[in-house]
Amino acid sequence: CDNKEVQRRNGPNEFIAKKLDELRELHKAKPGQENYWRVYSYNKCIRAVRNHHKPIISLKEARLVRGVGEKTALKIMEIVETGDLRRIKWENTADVSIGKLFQGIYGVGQTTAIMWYAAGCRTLEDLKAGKGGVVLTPAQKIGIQFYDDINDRMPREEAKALFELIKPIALSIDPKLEIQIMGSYRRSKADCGDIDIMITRCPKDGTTHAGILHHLLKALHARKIITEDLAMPENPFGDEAIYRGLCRLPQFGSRRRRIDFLTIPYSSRGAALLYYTGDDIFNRAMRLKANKLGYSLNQKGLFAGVVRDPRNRSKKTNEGTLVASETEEQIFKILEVPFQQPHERVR
Ligand code: DCP
Ligand code: MG
Ligand code: MN
Repeated sequence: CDNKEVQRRNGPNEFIAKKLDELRELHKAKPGQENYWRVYSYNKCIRAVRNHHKPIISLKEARLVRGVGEKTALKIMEIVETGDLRRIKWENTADVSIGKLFQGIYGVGQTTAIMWYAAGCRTLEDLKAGKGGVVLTPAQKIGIQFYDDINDRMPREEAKALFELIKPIALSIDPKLEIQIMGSYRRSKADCGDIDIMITRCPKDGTTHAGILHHLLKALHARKIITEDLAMPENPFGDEAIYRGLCRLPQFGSRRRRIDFLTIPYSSRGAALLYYTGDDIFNRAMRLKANKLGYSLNQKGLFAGVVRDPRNRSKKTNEGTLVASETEEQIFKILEVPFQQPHERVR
């Protein structure tokens, strides 16, 4: 499948990338804007280091890697010279490692993790016991019960097998449904954190896919393919809905895997496909390009004339007009970006 990626991970600087990645993961678990930007900058660095085809052996060479600044160059040299990075140990204090552990629970972010730590919880057992008055939501309980399953990635083949099990069941409900996998699978990754499935349907015969998710989920529960629900759609009878849950292959001993279903109006399938195929860094670059040209891009489409409240950028004072949303190609074209195949859209 993804030879380029496998090649990249077997490069001469992989040991450097791995150490920087460890540090990145620690900053990811920490709160604050400064850590957010550190993660962003490490993402770029790690990618550049992996793409560097020659072994990095000098400070001068480290500095020449794109996206690597002075401070990171020094870290790279420490790794090259000692095989380790002391900063990792310093950053890995109890609150950070426990915060990381708690954030591995489905749906738990920094705020909740910090709150639980402050309540005196240090282990998953503490949380289950309700130490310090902690009350878990049903999804968090499932997140703890299947902690390892949810945090491990599945081989691409398993995602494929699950999809091939689910697709005919969906088509048996309505043979005209369009159903496909997005996310890392569509980007040809060798392993997937979850399965992201899009469902839509051409409405030109007067019928839409509205309500399909309700029937599909029922059928998948009945066959024990979907085993737990994490987040139900707000309106399972509409044509726009998101479901998150756990699924498994019927084989004995199969593990729980994360699955997301997304149903979207047929007219916005291109924009949704583009967004949910990712990756998130690629999406950010596309949004930036759109903004530069005076557009606004999201999972529903490419819009012109969107006006935002200058005091609150997330609030729109003008919704703008839809420019493109039906196909990925249209959006690329208007943004003057050469079309990139899904496997090329990687950090
Ligand atoms: N996405 C995004 N920004 C986010 C979350 C998601 O742009 N904060 C988009 C890009 C992702 C896609 O949605 O590629 C699917 O989200 P996933 O979390 O399922 O990520 P991937 O499928 O890319 O990776 P994984 O294999 O970890 O599931
Ligand atoms: Mg995914
Ligand atoms: Mn997903």
